[in-house]
Amino acid sequence: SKVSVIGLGYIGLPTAAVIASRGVEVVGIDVSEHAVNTINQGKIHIVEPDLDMLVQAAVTTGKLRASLVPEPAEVFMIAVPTPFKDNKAPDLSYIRTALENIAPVIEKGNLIVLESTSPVGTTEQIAEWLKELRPDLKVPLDHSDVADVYIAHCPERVLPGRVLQELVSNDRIIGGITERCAEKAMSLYQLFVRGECLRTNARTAEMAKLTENAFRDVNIAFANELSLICDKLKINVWELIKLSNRHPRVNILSPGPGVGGHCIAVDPWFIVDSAPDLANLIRTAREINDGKPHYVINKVKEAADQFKRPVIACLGLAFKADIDDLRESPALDIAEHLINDNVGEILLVEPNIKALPKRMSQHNDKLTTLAKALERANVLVVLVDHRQFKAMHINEVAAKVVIDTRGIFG
Ligand code: SAJ
Repeated sequence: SKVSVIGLGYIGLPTAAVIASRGVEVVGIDVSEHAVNTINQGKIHIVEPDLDMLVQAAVTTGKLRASLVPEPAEVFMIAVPTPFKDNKAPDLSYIRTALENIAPVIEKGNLIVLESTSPVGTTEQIAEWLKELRPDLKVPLDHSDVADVYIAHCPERVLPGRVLQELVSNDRIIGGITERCAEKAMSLYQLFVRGECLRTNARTAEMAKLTENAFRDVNIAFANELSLICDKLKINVWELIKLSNRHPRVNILSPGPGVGGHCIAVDPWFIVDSAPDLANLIRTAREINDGKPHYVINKVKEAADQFKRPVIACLGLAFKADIDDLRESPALDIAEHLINDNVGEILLVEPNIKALPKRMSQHNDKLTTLAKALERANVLVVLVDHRQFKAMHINEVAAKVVIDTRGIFG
């Protein structure tokens, strides 16, 4: 049988490569010519540990290839972005476009799986759209099991940086529009998932994925709120959380400069958008986490005011530790504000990158090494807990004002 993966990004490409490594023929479809060409040369266009080797092996053995043009297959897996448009509404246009592209090649008996994180009702929406695009096919709606095609939602839940391990070892939620749909999808995932495959309906699967990320967001918001309260009450929040977490039923996550990345800071909004009058805690958590960068910026400004010539070193720009991903990063956001507000001379330290993103390229001269920053700065702002920073000794920073948003100094 043949599997087609639509969207060869952070989720689609690793998934395609893992399935191909199980000996299944996989064709990946993407709109980016660059992505398609790179993959067909056995190389990768994204950063993820060990993915290069896996893709190279799958392409060399002929099990994986990429194409701009959809072709018939038994299974179609959709792994395209679902952004939250201008902070107002979920944007399902990439899913709609993907479906329009594959609709002409879909045949009776095919399985369509949505992997993208999506608002509740999206999988059913796919069925409606398909009905409109292919009136000749009976789609699984109204929970009737007489259908020509099968549609399911199996949300991805891998952690960037550990994608290849988690793709195989995590338990998976398999949500079918109907029982038959779930059954079909179960047999696909059992090909490569070593974790348990848990069967449910599509709406529950959609909500489960959103719930996982909202849970983490709310827990981080709790920690971030504690960090503000502790500042005011002159208590070390890191010590406080460490002590509280020694209770057998307490597990508080860590405060930070804000919540970044493309998932945790986005997905809870899908829930809020679906139930605006009910999702109060979830919305407030988002607001607390989104407000944290401003709090940090103000603290840095206060610290800078103590110096005639403030030299401020921002340690870390990525959205979390030990990765090079600067997208939706609160650390980068804070650094950019400090530069634009002329708070002082700004030094940027990010050991995982060689240059800033394009829109900030005029500030590339501010990028420096940790050693140089330690030599020159009078204010240190720890924004990411990269291992290089954690290796610092407290004595190295003793003479500076330190704003440690990640608690690397405890
Ligand atoms: N963060 C904190 N404090 C913490 C933990 C994280 O401030 O205690 C911050 C991080 O620094 C980062 C942000 O939260 O800015 C998100 O990082 P993360 O490591 O929590 O999560 P992501 O966005 O890399 O991946 C998440 C994962 N979801 C969960 O753990 C519930 C992953 O499993 C999902 O597959 C992924 O979202 C996704 O694609 O939805």
